[in-house]
Amino acid sequence: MSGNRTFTMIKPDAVRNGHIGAILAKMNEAGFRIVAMKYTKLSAEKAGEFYAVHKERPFYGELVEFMSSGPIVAAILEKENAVADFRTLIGATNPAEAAPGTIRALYATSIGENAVHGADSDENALIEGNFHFAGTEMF
Ligand code: FUP
Repeated sequence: MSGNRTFTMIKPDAVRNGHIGAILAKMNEAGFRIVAMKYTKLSAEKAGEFYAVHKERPFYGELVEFMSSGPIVAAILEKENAVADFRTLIGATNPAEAAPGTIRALYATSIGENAVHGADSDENALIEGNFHFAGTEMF
């Protein structure tokens, strides 16, 4: 059975480009409810920890540098079938391949700077949500 929560980040490129409001509106319009949210910045160490699964990939260094380059919005979102439906809403990792109207098609600039993160499984949604919000009150 699929869960009803996912984890997202609005990445530094989208924050810098002034897209926080538009992206949150897309999430709300698609039926996602905000359970927890914060405006924060990842240190390089924290970004490295978050993306540790990609440690051996050639883009890891750039990814860590980018994700710690400016503030982000981290949030836990709730909706039936949250993980899969949110991945549909954000579109493919590479914005050039993202379906029209998806958040990445609209707001991402490249595969590396792709505007938003969405957890890829219920298990990771829980791990990633705890990474940012352990001990935080949820509503
Ligand atoms: P996604 O689940 O769509 O966020 O994509 P991945 O987990 O495969 O990748 C995580 C992040 O690594 C992407 F958001 C951006 C970065 N990445 C690159 O910079 N280059 C690549 O070829 C693949 C991923």
